[in-house]
Amino acid sequence: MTTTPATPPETGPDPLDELGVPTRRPAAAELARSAAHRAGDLLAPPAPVRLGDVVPAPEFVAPDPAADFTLTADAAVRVSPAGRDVAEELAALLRPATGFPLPVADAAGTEGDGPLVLTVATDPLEAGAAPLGQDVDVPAVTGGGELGDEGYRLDVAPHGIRIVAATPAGLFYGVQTLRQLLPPAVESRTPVTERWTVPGGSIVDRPRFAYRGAMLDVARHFFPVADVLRVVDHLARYKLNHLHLHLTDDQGWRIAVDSWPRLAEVGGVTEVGGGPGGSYSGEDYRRIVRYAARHHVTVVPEIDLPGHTNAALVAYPELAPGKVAPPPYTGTEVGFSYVDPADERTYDFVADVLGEVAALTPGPWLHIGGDEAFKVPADVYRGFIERAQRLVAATGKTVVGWHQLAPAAHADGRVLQWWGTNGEDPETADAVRRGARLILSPANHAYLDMKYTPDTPIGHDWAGLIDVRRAYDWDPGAHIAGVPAEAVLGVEAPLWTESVATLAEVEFMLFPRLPAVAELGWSPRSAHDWAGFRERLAGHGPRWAAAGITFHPSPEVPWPPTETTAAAPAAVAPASEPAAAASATESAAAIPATGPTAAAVPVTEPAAAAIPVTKPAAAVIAATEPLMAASAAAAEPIPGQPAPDTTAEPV
Ligand code: TNX
Repeated sequence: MTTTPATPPETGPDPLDELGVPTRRPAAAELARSAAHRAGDLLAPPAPVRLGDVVPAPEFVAPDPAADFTLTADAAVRVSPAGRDVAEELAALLRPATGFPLPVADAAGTEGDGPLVLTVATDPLEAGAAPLGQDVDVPAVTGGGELGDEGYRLDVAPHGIRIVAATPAGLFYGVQTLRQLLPPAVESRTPVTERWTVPGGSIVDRPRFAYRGAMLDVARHFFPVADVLRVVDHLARYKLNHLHLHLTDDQGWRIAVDSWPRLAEVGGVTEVGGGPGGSYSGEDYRRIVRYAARHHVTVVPEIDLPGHTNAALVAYPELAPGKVAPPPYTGTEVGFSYVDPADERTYDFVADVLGEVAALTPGPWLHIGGDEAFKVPADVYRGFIERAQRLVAATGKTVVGWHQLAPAAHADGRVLQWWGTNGEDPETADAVRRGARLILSPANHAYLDMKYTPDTPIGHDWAGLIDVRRAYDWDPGAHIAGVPAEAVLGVEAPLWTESVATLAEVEFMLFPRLPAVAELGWSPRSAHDWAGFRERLAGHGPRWAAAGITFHPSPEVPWPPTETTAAAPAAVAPASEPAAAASATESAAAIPATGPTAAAVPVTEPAAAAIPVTKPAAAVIAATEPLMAASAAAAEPIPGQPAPDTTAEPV
């Protein structure tokens, strides 16, 4: 059955009618109900969010101020069977704050190969309203354009909301947009009295780049599964679709490998600063992968080779060039360790580890690191990488590596992750000419471990200070001389964690810069506009506050007026997973709230007064903790430059 809801007589043509969806005559009860809703709308203030206030900026936005929709307790979600998980996710997002039951049901007549359709409307069983149109021809609704694998169309009319997509991923991104169009209090985990108005009109949207990611270094400091799941939530919110996990480094080996058990057992119990470290069992890792998949995020595991391997050498001295175990390392220097490239046993190790990690990983990528192997001569390094690339191919995966891989021979499909600070890089451009594609992570724009300002209590500054504008102001399509936009697979924002030890600190470095990089990855070049971005971003402060997300209240962003600007302890509210909530609360509690970043915390605005986290405010972080990176700048080696020849110094 294909129908549209009733069009109230007093409004103009329903935008949904223009989609070529057959209509039916509304029943009297339906008209009465619609009129009551409408009367309420006339008395109500306009939607607090504008249709275009979305991050990343959508490709096409057509507001219709006469078509606002208000979500009420009698609403239901209906969805094509293949989109059921996405509909459940939407209902789960909306239920805590609204307190509405929001039942999810299959939409009738939606089996088969057509586009996926998700609607939110008055429950047809109660109100006699029919689901919004289902037999929608996607090319027709997008004006001939293709939505592709990740695009969606969102229509908001007075009677309901409809999202159309070709895939569950597209539907999921439509849901993330819808989430941002509701008042900020929707992020509350407890019921809030609020008018749940969504601005009327249509959005048609799809990504600029296929690869949009962030990296979490779980090796320098270990982060438990719950923290990683919460980071997945943050990625999904901004339509990022890859989570790169830096699983191994000098300070710790974080993934269990059955054929080399000491890697995690011995190599996993250290971290920067002497903490207990930790590692993921196979089941832990599978849990991360599964949770990520449900949020349309692909996990990219990195086993860093041949350098950054001190923890592996501690566990298996046979891999060390001198066959002698180095002491465990909990400092922050780089470039001193490497597995013995001259020993065949090393290649057994590489094959076994990559084989096991590949078997645990459903995604297509295996990242082999390759950075800062300063002690391996260039020709030996090249030979090692070419062999490692073949071992990746043997697992059926596609190799990714830092751009230091460039001089090695091309391998089918290989992807280089560029972390330079200067777009003149002939070696990388040459690798691209030989077939490589690039993920761009320019360290002076996209490195989320850089400080925002000189006062930022954690982070590095070797690639410069990165405030929100700097994170935003570059074009991935034209960043490297001699590399055409077609060779750019996408963007990634890495978070190294030498100085980042808790979930709250992770979030503080991610927000608000992660959304900036997300917009570069998703939005069309033509949408790039700092003035507009900072305005749109400002509306997210209250959302993060309501969700208990710690963030840096950057003075570059015109956050909405606050009720309080007093320094206050970080309030990190429960996350979607109970375990994540517990962990978030613990890590937040450990952070005293003083220091320069605790000032001027955005919390609420009049329209968002119902947010239950008015004070204490969300976005504060400690300057009083002895954060190593804040004081370690002088001793810090410059990545990309040979480190002083200190080799594996004592702990
Ligand atoms: C460079 S970028 C590194 C990491 C450090 C980071 C700190 C890259 C591939 N390697 O080992 O953690 O700088 O900013």
